[in-house]
Amino acid sequence: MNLRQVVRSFVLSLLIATVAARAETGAEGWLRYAQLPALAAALYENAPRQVYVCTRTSLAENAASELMRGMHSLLGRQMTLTSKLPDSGAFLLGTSDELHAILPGLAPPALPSSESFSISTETVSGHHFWIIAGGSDRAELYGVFRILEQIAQQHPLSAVTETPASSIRWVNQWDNLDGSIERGYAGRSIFFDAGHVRSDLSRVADYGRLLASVGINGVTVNNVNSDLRTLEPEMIQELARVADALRPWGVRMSLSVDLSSPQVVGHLATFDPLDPSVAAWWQSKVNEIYKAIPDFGGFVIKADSEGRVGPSKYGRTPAEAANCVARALKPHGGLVLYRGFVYNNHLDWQDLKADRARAGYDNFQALDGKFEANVVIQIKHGPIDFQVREPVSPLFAALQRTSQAIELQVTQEYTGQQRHMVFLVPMWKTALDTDLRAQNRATPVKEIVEGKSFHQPLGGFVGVANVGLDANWLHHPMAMANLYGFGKLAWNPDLTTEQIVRTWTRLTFGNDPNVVSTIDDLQSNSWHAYEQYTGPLGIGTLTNILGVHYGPGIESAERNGWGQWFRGDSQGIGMDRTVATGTGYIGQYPPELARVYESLTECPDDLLLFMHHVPYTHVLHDGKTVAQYTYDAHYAGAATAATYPQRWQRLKGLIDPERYDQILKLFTYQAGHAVVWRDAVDQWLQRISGIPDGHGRVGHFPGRMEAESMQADGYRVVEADPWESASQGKAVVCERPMGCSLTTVLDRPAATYSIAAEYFDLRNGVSHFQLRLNGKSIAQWLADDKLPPAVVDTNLDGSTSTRFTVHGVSLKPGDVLTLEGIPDGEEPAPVDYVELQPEP
Ligand code: GCV
Repeated sequence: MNLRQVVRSFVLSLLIATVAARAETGAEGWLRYAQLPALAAALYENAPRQVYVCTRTSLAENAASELMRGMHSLLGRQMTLTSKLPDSGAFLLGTSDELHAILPGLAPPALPSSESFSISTETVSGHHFWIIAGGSDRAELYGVFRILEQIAQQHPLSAVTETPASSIRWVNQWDNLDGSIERGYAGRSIFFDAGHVRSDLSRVADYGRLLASVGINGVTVNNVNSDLRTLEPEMIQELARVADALRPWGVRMSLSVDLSSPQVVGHLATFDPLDPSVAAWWQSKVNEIYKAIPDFGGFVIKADSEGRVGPSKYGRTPAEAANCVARALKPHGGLVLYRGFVYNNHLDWQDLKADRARAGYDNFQALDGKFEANVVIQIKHGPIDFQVREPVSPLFAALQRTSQAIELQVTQEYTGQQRHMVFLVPMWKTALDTDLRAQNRATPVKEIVEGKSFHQPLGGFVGVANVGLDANWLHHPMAMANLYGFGKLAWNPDLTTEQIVRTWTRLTFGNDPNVVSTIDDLQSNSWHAYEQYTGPLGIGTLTNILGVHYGPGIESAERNGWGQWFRGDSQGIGMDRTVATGTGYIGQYPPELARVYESLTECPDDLLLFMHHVPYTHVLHDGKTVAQYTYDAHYAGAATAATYPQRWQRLKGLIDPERYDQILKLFTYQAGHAVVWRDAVDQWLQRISGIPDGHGRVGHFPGRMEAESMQADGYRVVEADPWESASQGKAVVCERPMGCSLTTVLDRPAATYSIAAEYFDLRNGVSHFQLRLNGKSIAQWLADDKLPPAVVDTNLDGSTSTRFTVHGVSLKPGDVLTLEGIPDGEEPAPVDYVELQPEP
């Protein structure tokens, strides 16, 4: 080793020791500011040690403390905040005018918006200044976070000027006042408990900091299925405390409101938006809010959707409703984000022309141009509901005289509920980059929602985040990349997936090249893998849509009023949305794109079953039939998930033990659950299509011993519901408090095997399992995982099916393998199968 290598390896071991010594809860997210190794820190040797803030607003002061906190943590450097312009060099924070006033020699660049910032270095009279100029004090904070992000990645600092692509960069939280969160998978609400705002709002302030660091400037704190008490005077006073906690981070609070509030809260006889008493009520309510919360952001409105009341009750349009509320907000600068998610969930499934995907366009297109200037239509990126793959909503192209925001879902409702790693940025990029070709010209979705394509005054991004009280905010440490990525895209939708994931990984797990490349790789392909083992070809996620939207529940989407149909029968599969023979949905797109989707040969395969109904023998662009492609995709996706634990294990020692163990556990779980998905969908497809898997895998599991075929002591056979969520449709349950067992005499060739037990982990009990080989215990575990659903689900189904694997077991013919289960509470130690797999 030469000297350089010695120094490198010393620095590396120091770094590893530092990393290993930190107890990590994940609470800091990507703002860990982990101390840099000495060599890297030397890069910033000349950085000033003093900070001067031109105007001491609370936001600017917060920016200064963040800078000092970050510099101290990253570089071990004590910083001082000076109240006098130092003559020995300093970080200077201020608006361009303020900076120019204190140092007339300075010429910070002109900033295009109040949220723009620039970072530069200047030498004045021999003194070195690092200038963070903001269009406002909020933007100074953004500049500070950008500097710290560069240092944390060990990048040299360079001059930069940035402006966010759009002004609306909000998150929505679907938090209920009782403290639960609709589609929240990381604990209870940070805002509410037992009908009130929490007394301790420290997590809210921490959340504000995280959000500000990626440029988010608004949080809607309560569920779009809004509690009718939200606008009660006492609640407004309580909510003002939440706004206070967010304000130092430049994050404005907004509220979801129910349109019946004038009646329910205001005791009026009506909530008809055209009734003058209703308009007056909104005006006085809004005035009351601004008195308590001067920087209030506005309202999000869900109406005429999924049981919420709306203007249709009075024969009024969404525009009339939105405008009534918007006029009240206008004098205060507040906004209405009216959701485009308006549809009928009692559709006639037998009507082949009925189509939920049409609803957004059908309800809003004719209203284009009829909204007040402070109304923004908040549109989910796809026309259905955050499925693993959807085309973009045609409504984006249809509204050309109305401001729009795209709604993306950070919380992984249909995408694995933060038990599966699914990095959503590639999916969002696909949507944002889709060129709708409105007016036969380039109109990518990102430019439409920025307000650029159709010259609209407002526009932006809304992410349904649903962080909870879990220390690490979203339960799966990898899921934080989605929150981070959402913020980054809202700021700049032109960033690439690679740029986003790379930066997130470095900030979250450090700069070790091995760590960075492994995690980037894992994350980058995870959406594709999840799509493969859940719902490929645009069919929809195939989860149980009538339940918790988590595990497989394939036919729950069919034959009901919810309209998430894929119309699978013995002849074929897919929704015919063509203009020629189907629902006509495709005709809602501008002609150039409609032509591509309408054509069976040109329609991209990954949207095929969203757009067309085809026989299972239809041949795709890669030459495979729909049936074979589906079988293969499920096997490929599950095989990818199976690599996650091993790939992660290669990072042992390079990641702190807390997050290492937590992620390994989650990856092991995901690898098992991907098999549940694979087998459920493939078994179902084989039965409905009558077409066998060309590779003979589906339904044939050479290493698998079905629980119902093993010799049972006390276990009783039950049917799984839906049948495909258990192997061969059956499982066993134990109702004897002392326990039951399943035994088999092995006849496999002598070798080393992994033994997997597939069981069902329900929430209402903690069963105990034990595996014995020739009477000797080789593993035991508790069915104590807190799997989704967060609500108690007593079903043996695809959501609760779980795998425990013991590796490296030497087996020989004649060995006796026994699985014992002891039930607990209402959980009858249920088992699906035991599977042996040879191991190298
Ligand atoms: C908040 C889907 C979700 C609902 C959600 C709704 C919406 O239907 O399953 O939980 O309600 O979307 O976005 O309003």
